[in-house]
Amino acid sequence: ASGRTKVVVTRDLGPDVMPLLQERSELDLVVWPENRACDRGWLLEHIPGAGGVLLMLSDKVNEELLDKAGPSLKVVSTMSVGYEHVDLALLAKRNVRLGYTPDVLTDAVADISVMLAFMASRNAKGTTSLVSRGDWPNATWSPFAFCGPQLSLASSPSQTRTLTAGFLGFGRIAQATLRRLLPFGFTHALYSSNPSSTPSPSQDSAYTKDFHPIQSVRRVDYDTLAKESDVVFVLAPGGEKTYHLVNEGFLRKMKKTAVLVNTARGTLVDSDALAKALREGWIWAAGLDVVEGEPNVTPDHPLVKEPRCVVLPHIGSATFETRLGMATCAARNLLGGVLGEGMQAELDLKGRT
Ligand code: 8YV
Repeated sequence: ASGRTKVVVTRDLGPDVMPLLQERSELDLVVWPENRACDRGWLLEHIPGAGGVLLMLSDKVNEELLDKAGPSLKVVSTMSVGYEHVDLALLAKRNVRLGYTPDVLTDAVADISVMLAFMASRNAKGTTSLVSRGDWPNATWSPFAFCGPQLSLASSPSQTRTLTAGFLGFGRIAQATLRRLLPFGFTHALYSSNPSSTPSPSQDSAYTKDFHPIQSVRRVDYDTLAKESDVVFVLAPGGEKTYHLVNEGFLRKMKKTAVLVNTARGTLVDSDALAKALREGWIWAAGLDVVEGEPNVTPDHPLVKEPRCVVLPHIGSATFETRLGMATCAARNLLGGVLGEGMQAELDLKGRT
C-alpha cells in the first residue's frame, strides 16, 4: 500500500554496503536481525510479497520459497559465485532473475588454493601443532625430518624433473591459480572440464601461449589428470553433475607424492575415500577449504584427524576487500533486479537450463 517494494536480506552486509539499500526510499527493507545464519522459518515468514531477496549459500531457493514469495518476486541475489542452492529451471520458468558474484572473489580463492597446496605439501598441520604442543624441544632433527615434496623448481631448473598442476574445472579461479604457479616453475598443466564437450586442440594451444612460460596446457581425461599431476586443484562447480568426481578410483591413480586441494565444494570429493587415501598413503597430503557436510565437521572427523590434511572452515573468499566486493555486487544485483535495470553480474538462465 505504501507503494514501496519489499526486499528481504538474510545478512547484515555491514556499514559500507547497507546504505546502498537503506538510502533507497522506494524500498521497504527487511533484514534478518541476528548475527548468525538466517532461520528458514524467518525467511519463509517474510518473503511473501517481496520483489527481491538477497541471500547466501545456506538459503535454499526452491519451490517452497518461490511459492511463498509469490508472483511479485523479480530477483534473487546470492552473495556467492556458486549457485547450486538455487533451482535455476524454476527461476527461468517463473521469470525470476538471478544475480551472483563472480570475478570479485577470483583472486582471494586462487590465493588460498596456492596456500593450501604449499601448507599441505610442507606439513603445515603436523609441524605447527607440534610447536603448539611444546614438542619442538623434543623433536629429533634428522636430514629428512618434516620433509615434504617440493612444489617448485624455478631457481634450479632441471633437465629431467617436471612439475604438473592438474585442474578439475578450468574456469576463472582455476586459471588465476595456474597464473600464480608460473613463477614456481610448473612445467605442465592439465585440466578436465565439461566431460561432454569435445576436445579442442586449438583451445589448448591458445592456453599454452596464454600461460607462458609453461610448456603445455592440455585438456585430458580424469584418469590422465589423476596419474600425471603433482598437485590436483578441485575447482569445478558443485551440484549433482560433479558429485564425488574425486572418488576412490581417482585417488588410487594419483601419485603417492601428490597433493589434493579442494577450494570448490565439499561434494566433489568423497571424504571417506580421501581419508582412506591419506591413511594408506595413496597420496601425500590434502588441503581443504570445503568438506562434505560442512559446517558440521568436528574434531573426530576422519579428515580432521589426518595429520596431513589441512582443513579450513570455508574461508576462500574471506578477505576484507573481497567480501566488500561481493556484498556490493550482491546489493547492486538486488537493486538492478527490483528496479528492472541492469545488474552488475546476472547469470544467463536460458544458457543454463
Ligand atoms: C561463499 C563461496 O559464498 O562464493 C561462493 O560460492 O563458496 C563463498 O565465497 C562465502 O563463504 C560467502 O557465503
